[in-house]
Amino acid sequence: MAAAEELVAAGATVMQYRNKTGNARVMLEQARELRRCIGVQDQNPHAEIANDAILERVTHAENVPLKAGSLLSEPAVWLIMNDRADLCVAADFDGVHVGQEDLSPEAVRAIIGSGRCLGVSTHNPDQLREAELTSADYLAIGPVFATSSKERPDPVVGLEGVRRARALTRKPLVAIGGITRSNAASVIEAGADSVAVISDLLRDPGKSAEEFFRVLR
Ligand code: TZP
Ligand code: MG
Repeated sequence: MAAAEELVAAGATVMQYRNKTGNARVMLEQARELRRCIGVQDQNPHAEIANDAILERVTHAENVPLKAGSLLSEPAVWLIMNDRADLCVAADFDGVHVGQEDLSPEAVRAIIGSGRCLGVSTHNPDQLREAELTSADYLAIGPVFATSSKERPDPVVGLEGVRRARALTRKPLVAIGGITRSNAASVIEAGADSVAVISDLLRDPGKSAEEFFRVLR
């Protein structure tokens, strides 16, 4: 929780809760705790924000051109639940992120409705083409570089994989896997709209996040 607070203080605007070992009860407790600790209000405040605002949020997280009237209800940080649409709703998160072995995007959409954000992980052009046709609000591509944060990762796609992905979708594209302060700029240059990071944020979250923002702005 301290790490999450540091990230928020440094300017993080989208955060994913990812727990590959906890049971559903523990995950829900932790997710609610995370939500409390970063100060998101109790009511889902953005149920009526249109989808284009969601897209803007994911794409230009640091400078969201909000629609008139939506500013006051916009949460400071978007919380995304990994894998689990049910826990996303139960914890009143802002969205859910699913991979190729989770519920399908449309099954997730049926659970979370249109007011929450849906992200889909892809690892090759075929998966990206397929995800492009769904109601996903953003797509992820990776692993871009070698990663030790994921068990049995798919083959590395490299910067070329990011370029190919960019050519296949106009949805916001999030790059993931082995991304650091040193290589993040090259990933954005290859066409990603944003980067998702675990390892290179963990040791000193606040400082690392600030350095990421310095590189990316
Ligand atoms: N999906 C593809 S790579 C990855 C996930 C969840 C892990 C990314 O973590 P890191 O430490 O930033 O490489
Ligand atoms: Mg998953």
